[in-house]
Amino acid sequence: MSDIKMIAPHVANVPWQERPEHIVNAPVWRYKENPIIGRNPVEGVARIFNSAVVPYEDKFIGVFRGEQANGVSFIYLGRSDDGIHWNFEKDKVQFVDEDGNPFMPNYAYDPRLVKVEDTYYIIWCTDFYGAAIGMAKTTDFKTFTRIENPFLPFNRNAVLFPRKINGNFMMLSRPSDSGHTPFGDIFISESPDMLYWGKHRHVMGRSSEWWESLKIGGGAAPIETSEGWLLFYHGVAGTCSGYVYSIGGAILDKDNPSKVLYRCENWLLTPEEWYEERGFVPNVTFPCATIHDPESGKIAIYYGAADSYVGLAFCYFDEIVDYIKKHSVTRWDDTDLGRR
Ligand code: BMA
Repeated sequence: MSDIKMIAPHVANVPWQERPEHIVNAPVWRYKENPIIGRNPVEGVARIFNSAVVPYEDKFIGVFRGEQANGVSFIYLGRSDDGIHWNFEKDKVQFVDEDGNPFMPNYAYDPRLVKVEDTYYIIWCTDFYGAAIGMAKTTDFKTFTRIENPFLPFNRNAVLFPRKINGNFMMLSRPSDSGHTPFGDIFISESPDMLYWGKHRHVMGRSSEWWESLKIGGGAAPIETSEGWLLFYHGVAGTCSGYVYSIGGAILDKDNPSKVLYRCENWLLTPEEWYEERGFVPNVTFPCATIHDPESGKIAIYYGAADSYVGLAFCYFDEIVDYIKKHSVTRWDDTDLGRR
C-alpha cells in the first residue's frame, strides 16, 4: 500500500456502502440503490444530473444541474442529511451582481462547487456569447454573487482547486467550441484575485487509450494528497453510435499541477448500468464532485448518468492511488510544464 496521505478536513459521515463481494478487480464500485436522483425531481425540472455537493454544517449541500421541462438548464440548490437523499429548492438559484441586482445567466449547466478559504465558489458552463465559464460566490447559500466570467468563450468543465498554490487560485478548464466539441485537453490557469486569470498551462491531453481518445475534461475538485492532487476527470470516446463518457484518474504535481505525475490508462468507471447506458444521452458517466475523508480514506464520487440521473460510487483513497500508480501511463506532454 502507498504511504501517500490525503490532506483534507475530516468528514465523519461520508455517504458509504462497502464494496460488494463480487467486485474484485475494480477500485470503484457503485451504490446499490443508484440512481440517487431520479426523473422529475422538482416541479418543472425533468432531469437532474452533472451536479456537485460539499459537506456543510455536519450535513451536505449541493448545486444541481436541473434541466427544466423547456430544455434549459439552471442551477438548483439541494440539501441532504446523508448525502444520498436530497431535497431541492423549488426555484432555481437566483444570482445577483456585485451591487445586489438580479444577474441571471441565460442558462447554467454542469456546476462544480468548491470551498476555498471561507467562500464557496460555484463554477458552471454559462452563455457568454457562446459556451463559457460562469462563476459566483456565496458564504451562506442565500446570496449568490456572480463574479466576472474568468475566460473567453469557448470553454467548459472548469474546476477550482480547494486552496491557493504558490499564492494563486488555480483553475482547470477545457477550451472547446460552441457545439458538442469533438476535441479537448485540460488546461490550468492562475489568478491572484479570482478576477484576472493567466499563466495558462497545458495539463494533459486526450490519450491514445480508446476510452479517452476524443476529449477529456476536469471532473471533481482535485483532492490534495501528500504527493500531489488526485483528480477524477472524464474521458470521451467517439464511437459509431455516439460519445461514451467514462471516469478517469490522475495525480498532478503538488506545486506545479500542470505536470501530471501519474495517469491511469484504465477507466475507473464506464457506463455499464441501465441508468448510465440509457437516458437522454446514453453512455455518460460524468463526475462533478467527491465527498472524502482523510481519516477513514473513504471517497464518494458523485457523477451524472446518461444526462438523466445522479449516481454515487465509492472507493478507498489508498486503493485508488495504488491503482492509478500501478496502471500509470504518461506521455511527455502530460509530464512537462505545459508551456509552449
Ligand atoms: C457535454 C456536456 C455535459 C454532458 C455531455 C454528454 O458536452 O454538455 O453536460 O453530460 O456532453 O451529453
